[in-house]
Formats: sequence, structure tokens, C-alpha cells
Amino acid sequence: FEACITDVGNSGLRAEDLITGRMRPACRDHIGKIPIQLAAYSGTALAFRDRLIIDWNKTQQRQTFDDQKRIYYLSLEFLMGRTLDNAMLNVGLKKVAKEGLDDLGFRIEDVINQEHDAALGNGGLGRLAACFLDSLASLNYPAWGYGLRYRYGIFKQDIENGYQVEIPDYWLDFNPWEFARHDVTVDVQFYGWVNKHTDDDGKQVVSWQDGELVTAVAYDVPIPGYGTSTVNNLRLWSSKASSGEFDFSKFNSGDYESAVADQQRAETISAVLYPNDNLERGKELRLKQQYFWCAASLHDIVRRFKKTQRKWSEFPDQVAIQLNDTHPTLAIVELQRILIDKEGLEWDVAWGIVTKTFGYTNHTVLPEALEKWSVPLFQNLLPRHLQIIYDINLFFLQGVERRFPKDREMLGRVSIIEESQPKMVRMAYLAIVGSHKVNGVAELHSDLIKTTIFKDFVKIYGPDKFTNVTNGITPRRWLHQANPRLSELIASKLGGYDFLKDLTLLNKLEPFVDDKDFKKEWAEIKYANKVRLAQHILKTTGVSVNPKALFDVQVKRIHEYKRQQLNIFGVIRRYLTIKALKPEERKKVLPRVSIFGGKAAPGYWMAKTIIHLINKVGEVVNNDPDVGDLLKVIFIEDYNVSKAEIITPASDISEHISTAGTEASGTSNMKFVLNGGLIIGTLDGANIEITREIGEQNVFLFGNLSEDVEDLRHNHFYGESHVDPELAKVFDTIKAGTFGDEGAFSALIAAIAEHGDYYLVSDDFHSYCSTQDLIDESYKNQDEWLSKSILSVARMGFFTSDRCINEYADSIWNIEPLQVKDED
Ligand code: 26Q
Repeated sequence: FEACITDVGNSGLRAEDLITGRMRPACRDHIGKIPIQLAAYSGTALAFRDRLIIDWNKTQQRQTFDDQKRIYYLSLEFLMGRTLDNAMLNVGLKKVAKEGLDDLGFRIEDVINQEHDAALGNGGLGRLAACFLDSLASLNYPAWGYGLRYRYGIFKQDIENGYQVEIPDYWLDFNPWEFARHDVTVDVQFYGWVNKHTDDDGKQVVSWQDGELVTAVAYDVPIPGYGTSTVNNLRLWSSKASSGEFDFSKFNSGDYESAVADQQRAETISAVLYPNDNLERGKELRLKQQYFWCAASLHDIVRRFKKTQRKWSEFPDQVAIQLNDTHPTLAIVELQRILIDKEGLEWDVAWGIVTKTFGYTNHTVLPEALEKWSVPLFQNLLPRHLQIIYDINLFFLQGVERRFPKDREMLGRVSIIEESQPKMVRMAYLAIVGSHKVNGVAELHSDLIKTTIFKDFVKIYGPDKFTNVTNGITPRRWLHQANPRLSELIASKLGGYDFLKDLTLLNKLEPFVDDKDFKKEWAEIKYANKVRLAQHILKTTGVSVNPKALFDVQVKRIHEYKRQQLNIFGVIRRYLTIKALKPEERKKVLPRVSIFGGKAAPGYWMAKTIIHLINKVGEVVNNDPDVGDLLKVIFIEDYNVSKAEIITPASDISEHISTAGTEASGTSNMKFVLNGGLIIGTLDGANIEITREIGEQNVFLFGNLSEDVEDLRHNHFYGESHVDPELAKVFDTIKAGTFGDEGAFSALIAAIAEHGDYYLVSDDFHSYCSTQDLIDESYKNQDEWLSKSILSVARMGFFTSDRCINEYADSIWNIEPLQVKDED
């Protein structure tokens, strides 16, 4: 930083100098004739980057020299958001940067806002991976992330006439945070055939031959820890044709088109993030992405291990690999392949090493989200891997048969190969069989996987193989960065910012719950955050909302199980109630702003219909003079990490209202409570543990319990169909065309009224509405509301991702922190 901004300041350079090029060459290279704000961003980012590089090198050298066990976190998604602000805070020089930029005539917020989000993820799972990287570095664990460098991240969402429109997210125009490592490449093989023969010593040799090669090129991203000099590495792979830019032999022989086509086919692998979450579609390109990334990462890990010249038996003492869902399960098969085909180890020895190395995290019980790949697809793309999977399955089933000779059905149920037409490889089963630990992401979820989808595996392996690690979030980004004023107020009472590294210290806020001045400041900060969000809403939607109203927020991926439809039906009911009141009665109504945000998978028609309905309801309600400020309905376009940083601190109440038993954990629930917002929620995922920590009196719970869901669903099909009467009125209003073409929403209504209401919207509607009414009443007592808000924050210490990472480190990875020393 000294190198850029302060130098610029000290040497008397003006803002214009940033673009006229009187800067260090590294900055100048990137600047040219770009807008001045972007130039300021470039300069600042490059300054901090320089700073990070020094510690990054030291950390990597130290980790190599020390040669301790490392954790490799394999995730197809890293939803990082922006980096500059985080880098400034972690390095501890944001204040210096602010002053430097002020001197040059820039507002630091404007500079920060220039950065494009790194949106290499869909939602919860990808953001969790990003929080984990932050905690791993902050806690000094030797850790690497491995992912794909998508040219296009999650699409940008526009709303046109109330419909979602997807725009490609090309984010790599200027990305100062990545370093192309053209010296670090791996050739990855696809297709081809398997050659088995016996060598001169009578040993069977298996080789995978021919097919096509694609080159993986490493791009490294520094991951700084907070308040430490540890800077870990995130390595993202980019694909390119293996013979360089073109196959010159084809090119020279005149086959230009096919040379270009080869190149494009190779580059397609890392071109785009699949925009589905919690839905699996079985596309070949997705399987190619998975293998490409697993093979490159494994090759890299093995190469690093081999440099140490240790025995293979020591591999699990040096390497822990965590699978973020089943997406990287092929890494298990790839390691087994390397050990037996390339390194010549015996099957059992190799398999012992493999299972000691891997851990698998499950993020869902939804059947439609469990990955399965067709055997013919596998056979064609990865013929050797399919053979190995068959062998893994054979040995596994033989073991099962010996242990449970009487239970013949068990074999079919637990087989890694599903005997369907076509046959399918069940990736979750493969991940369980190939790992030493399997974890869920919240207590209820971890219990559910043991009693439902993985029940047989608990019988086979015993309960100890299955464990829980409740998710967490990084308080650096989700409190300190997103809500600096709240963080500062807390620090002023706690005597410093230690709570950002030990979040349990927040409990020292409890004594202030009755402190008048403190409460006043607490309320002022919330209000200021609401004003900021109101400004954003005005700017982006043209709708003016009153920051004194209750802000009710639901931001997350749009999915039927998350039940945004329940929320919007509740909003319609509220609208009808207001309309039915006499003008003088309306004065007693508590004004509310219902805020929605989130993307629908492009092919998920029902989710898109929900977005459409929210927008249409907004158009009507927001322009109804009978309603005025009493109710506004806002859909915030293109919800992403940097918008979450504005929205989260501004909520009074947020909605976490999934059908009980369907949301594995949820993590935005934690973010909202940590920012002093209360929550309305079902007894699902981490809501349950949040309630246990902060106290039932501080949470608005409603709805059926997960243990009753199965019976309720059964009754919908075999009992009498029955729609809650209040909900029926809402449906009538929609059908009457109040929100435009009623036909547009008929499928949404039919799913509930005619097709079994799988997500129990009608069953929970009454309870949801009365709980919302209770929220209105509670909010009117601001003093009590504030006490709930403060107490909740004070009791949120458990939900830091630092706690979560320490649990993984102790109970799954068996790794220790490694501090970079000053003299390094
Ligand atoms: C699978 C196959 C093909 C294409 C895409 C996918 C795919 C992609 C993303 C499947 C699932 C996802 C993402 C899932 C996800 O975000 N799950 C969420 O994980 C969070 C972190 O543990 C939890 O808090 C949420 O409850 C869970 O829904």
C-alpha cells in the first residue's frame, strides 16, 4: 500500500495522476484510459496485493519447510464476493487506505464498489466454502482450496416485466487477485479405452489409453487471514487445449476448423458455473468439469507429497481432503487409480490410504439433489474409473454380505450401482464408502441423514463414522465488514476487537441489555443501515420505502422448499386485511416493507413463477393509494454477496421458513441474527440451534415439525384435500386477476390445492400468519425488541466458522495450526 496510495499522496500526486500514469509500473500497466474511480480501485487493489504477496510467499515457504499435514478443501464453488475491503481489513490498514484515498479526493466506499463480485457459486454451499477459507487462514491452518476458474460465474439477474432474465457474468476483465501460473499445468485425460495385460514378471498391468487430453492451468488466489500474516492459497483450474493454442498439425494440414473446435471444446470445460442448486441434471459437461478438476487437484497434491520422498503409508498423515458435497467424489477414485495403476500399490493397501484421506460433507436430503451418473456416460468418458468403481463396489458388497448374510435386500439398497435402466452410479454412496468420516451441517440434518437416506450405512459402519459439524459464518465479513458501526459499538464495550477472533466474547454484551445509551446507539445503527438499504432500493427500483417501517427480508435462492411462496401469500393476505380496514383503523397498522431477493435456476419454472408473482404483487401494492406506506413489496434484483452485505445489517426480521426437515442448515439465518435482526422460522436446520443458543423468547417459530411431515404428506394424497380458508381467499384474489394474468400463476396454486402440497404451504399457513401478527405486536414495543436484538447478538458466539473449522480440524482432519514467524 505504501508503494501506491501513500507514495502517491506523499509525492504530491493528484487523483488525475492515477490515470495519467505517474504511478509504479505495475499499476500503470493496468490503468491506461479507464475511468478514474476504476483507476483508484486498481491502484488500491494492486497496493494491497503487493503487501499480500510478501506474506503469501512466507506462508507457503514456511508450510513447505515445516512439512506438516495440510487440509485440501475441494469445492466446485467458492462464492467469494469482493476482495479489496476484506484484504484491507485483514491486513489491518483500512484506515490508512481511507485517509490516503481521501487525500486524493476519493471516497473509499466508491472505490470498493468498483470491484466485480467473484461469484463462483450458487448460494449456501459456495459461500460456506468462502467462509471456511477465511477461518482456515485466520486460524493459521495449512490449507489449500481447490476449485474451477469459471469464465462465467453465476448469471446476473435482471427483472423485465416481472420476469427473471439471465445475463452472462463475465467477471475476468480486470481481476488483480489472481495469478496465472502457466508453469503449473496438468494434462487431464478423457474417453479412450483400458488396456489390461500381464508384464514379464507375470504382474497384471492396467493402462488407460488414447482418448483426448485437456490441459489444466493453475490460477492462484491469495487468502489472507484476519490479524495474522498467514496467507493461504486457493488454486483454481482453467482448461485449455493440450497442444497449446491450436493443434498445429491439423492447422498446417488445412484442418483449421477442427483445430479451433478442439480448442473450444477444451475451453468449454471451465467456461461456466452450473446455475442449479439442490438439483442435479446429469449433463456430460458437468461430469467433465468434475473429473477435470479432481484429476488436476489430485495430481497437484500427489506431486507435492512425492517431493517429500515419504512412504505412501504416510500419505494420510500429510494430506486430508474434504469433499464439499458429492461434486468431488471422483477424487476418491482418482487417488485409488494413481496408487494402483501408476504407483503399483496393492488394492487393499491403496484403499486403506484412500479412505483415511477423505472426509465427505453432505448438504442435502432432497432426493432430487443427490448426484447420480449414468453408467454408459461413465463408460464412455472415464472407462478406467468405472472399472475401479465396480471393484470398490464389489469389495464393499462382499463385506456387507459377510456381515449381514440374512439381509439380501440390503445389498441392492446400498450398492453404489443402482440397478435401473440405465444403471446409475450413486455418488453419495461412493463418497461414504471412500471416506473415513461423513458429516451433516446442522444437528437436525446430521440426525436426518443417519435415519433416512444413509440409514443402512449406519448399520454397516456403525454410528461413529457419521458426525455433525454445524455450519458457521465468518464474523470478519458478516459483522465487521458489512456492519462497521455495529462492530465498532461492540468493540467500544468489549475493549477492542478480540471478539472477531473469539466470537464467544460477545456474551460480554449481555450486561448492556438494559443500558439506555447503549440501546439508543444500537437502534441508531440499525436505522442508519435501513436508510442505506432504502437508498439502494430507491436507486434500483424507483420505489421509496420508509426506513421507519419494519423491514422484513427473505433473501436466498428461490426454491419451493424454501417457500418464498408462503411469504408472498402471507403478504397478499396482509394486503387484503389493510384494504378491508376503514381509514381510521389503518392508522393502527404497523408499516412494513417486504423485501425479497434471490435467483431461480434458469430451468426451474416454478421458481421463476414465484419471482413473477412477487414482482406483480409489488406493482399492485406499491401503487395502491389505500395502502401507502403501510405495505411495500420489493424485489431486489441480482442478489449476490455484495448486496447481502448491504441487506443483512438492515433487517428487522428475516424469514427462514423452509418445510421442516428440508433446509440442511441455512447460514443467512446466522448472518441476520449476528447483525441484530430477529428471525421468523420453522424448526429446521440451524434455526433449531440458533433458538437453543439465543433463547426461545427471542425467535418467532411456527409450523409443523419435521417428524410430522411424512404423515401430513401421506394425508394430502389419501385423505381429503383441504386448503386453509385464509389461503383460499388469497388464491381467489390471484385467480380474480388482481395481480395480472391469473393463468400465469395457476401452476403455483395447483401445486398446493391439487397436487398434494408437497411443501406443506397450506398446513403451515395459519401458524405463519399468526406468528407474523405477533411480530407486528412485538415490534411496537421497541424497547423489548431492542433487548431481544442485543441478547441474540450476545449469544451468537457459537456460529462463527472459526468454531466450525476447529471442529473439522480436531475430529476429521487431525491437523494443527502453523504460525508464520516474524523472522521468516
Ligand atoms: C449438482 C449437480 C449438478 C449441478 C449442480 C449441482 C449442485 C450445485 C449446487 C447441487 C447443489 C448445490 C448447492 C447446494 C447448497 O447450496 N446447499 C446448501 O448448503 C448450505 C451450506 O451447508 C446449507 O446451509 C443449505 O441448507 C443447503 O441448502
